[in-house]
Amino acid sequence: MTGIDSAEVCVLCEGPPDVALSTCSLAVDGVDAPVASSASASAFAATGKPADEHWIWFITRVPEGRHTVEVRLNPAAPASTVAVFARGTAPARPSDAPFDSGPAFPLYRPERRTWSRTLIPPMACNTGAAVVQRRPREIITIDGVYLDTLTWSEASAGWGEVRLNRSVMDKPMTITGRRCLRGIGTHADSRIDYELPSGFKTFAATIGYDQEVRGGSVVFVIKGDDRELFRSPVVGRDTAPIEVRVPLDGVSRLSLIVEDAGDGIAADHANWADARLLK
Ligand SMILES: [Ca+2]
Repeated sequence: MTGIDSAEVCVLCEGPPDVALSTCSLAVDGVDAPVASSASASAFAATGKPADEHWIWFITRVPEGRHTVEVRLNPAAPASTVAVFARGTAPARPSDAPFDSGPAFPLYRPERRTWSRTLIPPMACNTGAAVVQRRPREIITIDGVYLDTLTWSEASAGWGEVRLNRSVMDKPMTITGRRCLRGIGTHADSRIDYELPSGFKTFAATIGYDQEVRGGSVVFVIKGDDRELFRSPVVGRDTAPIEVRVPLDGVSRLSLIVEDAGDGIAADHANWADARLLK
């Protein structure tokens, strides 16, 4: 999800009165997320009438970008149904009809439009068995090799430690909301050297600041046999990912360097995402 202001994953559990006692936990990219809940019993109590619908919502916020959300629901009533939705707001388009000029419902603002999407339509969860739904994952093949499968000859970081397929804080690598599954997470000042195997003509990567922190700034530098082949502009938390392709003609030692951009190394978390050698 991109181009949005906010996004939430919402789990709806409906069923007999006991359904409001259900519990649910949600993990975003493998990390347990704070969950808010709202149940019909409390929502309708203000009317003084007995509730004739029984449901409970579990809601967590997710940041912009592509994420994996794991839902662990423990329904309290055997005849419950569960559905999963995403919802949020996005900037209004010029073609959007304006909201009424009357008293505005406080959840809506005129410059925003709401959106929602069904992730999993209502399904019964009365079998007692765990229900697993998996969406197909895109399979990417390259004519080359990912650097995370090779052994570096030297790797250093100015804070923490250089990590494969994780950020320097050992979290999923994320660049401006984009989840990066492969690559190298590090921290300025950093140098990672590889003695290159033969037969590869190009180094490629997607570089960017890891949004697990804020306030830092880095510069990415690529050297071949200590000769500078590439230098990025200053990269910060809001810098879009930069696609890099560098010819490796005659290069035997590749050096991936992250500098502090001249303002110190505080919060200088940097990712060489999808770092790979291509034939
Ligand atoms: Ca810096």
